[in-house]
This record gives sequence, structure tokens and C-alpha cells, in this order.
Amino acid sequence: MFRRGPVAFEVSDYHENGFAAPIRVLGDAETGVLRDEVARLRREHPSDAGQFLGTNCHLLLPSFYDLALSEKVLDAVEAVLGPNLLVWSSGFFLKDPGDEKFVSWHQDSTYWGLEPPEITTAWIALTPSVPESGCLRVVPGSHTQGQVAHVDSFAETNMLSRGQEIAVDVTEDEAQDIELQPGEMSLHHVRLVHGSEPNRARYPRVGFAVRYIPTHVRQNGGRTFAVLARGRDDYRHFDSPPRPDAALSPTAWDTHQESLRRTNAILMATAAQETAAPGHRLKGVD
Ligand SMILES: O=C(O)CCC(=O)C(=O)O
Repeated sequence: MFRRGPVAFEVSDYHENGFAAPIRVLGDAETGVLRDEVARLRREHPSDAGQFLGTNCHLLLPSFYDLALSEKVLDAVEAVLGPNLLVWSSGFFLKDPGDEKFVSWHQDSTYWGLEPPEITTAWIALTPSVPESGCLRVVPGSHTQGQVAHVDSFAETNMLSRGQEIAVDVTEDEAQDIELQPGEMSLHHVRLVHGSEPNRARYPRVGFAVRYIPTHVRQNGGRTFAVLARGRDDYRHFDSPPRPDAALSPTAWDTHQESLRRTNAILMATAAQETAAPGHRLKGVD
């Protein structure tokens, strides 16, 4: 059992099943402030908020940089990954009611080019993430089977960058819903098979996913950014970007664009370009 202050979960569950949830990391007031910030950004930037919130928004928005480095989140991540931690990427998974967006069954490890596969995602709910709103669904224990082959669909309503999905069927009785209330998070292993259905609720489903690695993990295919979140980095496998000085400031935009350029180059390096629709644009690093 990991217990520090109000944060508690069975670490052995994470190692056996590939995930742990629910873990409370935010109070109601903090959750409300962050949720309002996302809603405001979406209102003020209707055409491009989806894009910039989708990938590495911790480099654009101080509040989400601080959330990624916040104590309760890091205490839980440290319990599964150890004391020396980097934030490799982050992004919102936003599903509005009725927009048909879904996430196909996949393993995160497929295209990220990170080795060894000791990566965990903290998925923090800002609105209820339940079956009706299209919560995360996982196949418990699937992280132990190694890397499974994926195919790229580039389907428009698929929220993943390449519409990648595992090349084997997942049956409904294998899958488990991860239900989270606002302010709760789940942790999932990079090899865990997971996905999600469209949002059938009457409110947006808003989840902030942060990808953590221990400092010894390496990036294949190039040099990307990672923020030292806790402990020390004796390896220096990544370049270290600054905390954004203000939300959407010019320097934060420069850092953000550079992070996307580097990660997208790696993501698309192995893409089946010939199957991509002409003019296809990356949606993010997932
Ligand atoms: O939020 C979702 O529905 C999917 C999230 C996901 O695939 C991930 O965090 O790796």
C-alpha cells in the first residue's frame, strides 16, 4: 500500500494489473479553477484550443505545468516509477457531448520511441469520467504481453495521432472501465491496452494526461524535451524546457512549437505515410 497524506493506493495493483485508480489528487475548488481555465481557453480560442491543449500544454500554461509537478500527483507516480522523474509530455483528452470522438484500443508504447518501457500516464479528471461520458477503458494485465502489432487507420474521429489500433480484437468481457470523479486520477502503464468510447453524457469529458518517465529512460530517433519533476537527472537524455512565464506567452509558444516539432518528427518517422490521407495533420503525440 502506498499512503502519503490523503493519497493512497495499492502499488502491487499497478504492477499486477497495469493501472491504479481512483487516486484523489485535487480538491473541488482547485479542480473548478482548472476546469474553468480550460473552458475559457476553448471559448477564447475556438479554432485552435483543441490543437494546443492536445499536446504539451504544460509548456504553454503555468497552471498545468504546476499540476504536472504537484506533490500528490508526483507522490503517486514516484511510488510506481521511483524517485527521479521527468515529465515527457502532456495533453488534454477533450470529448464534447455528441462529437463522436473515441480512442481505439492501443498501447501507448507503440510510437513514442522511449526505452525501456517504464512510463506511466497520470490521467487527471476535471469532469466526471464515467461510462456514459466515455471514460478510459483498460484490459487489466495486458501490459505484461509485450509490444503488440498496431495498424494505422487515420480515422477522423479517432483522437490518436495516427488512429492507431492494436491488430487483435479486444472482447468486451476483457475490458474494465476506469471511473473517476473530478479531481481523481488514474495511473496506467505504457504497455496497457486501453481506449475509450464517445461521450454520451450532456457535459464535456475533460481529462489531462501527463506522461512520466524515470530519468534513465532514453528517446530513440532524436532528442526531445522533458521537465525534471522530482529527484535528480544523472543521464541528461533530454533537453530541459522552461516553465512557461505566462499563459500563451510568446516565449512559451516558441518552446511549445519546438517540442511539437521534435516529438512529431519521431512519431511520424515510422508512420505508414502511404496510408495517410493527403494533407493529414498530426493531432498530438499519442
Ligand atoms: O482519454 C482517453 O479517452 C484516452 C486516453 C489515452 O489513450 C491515454 O491517456 O493514453
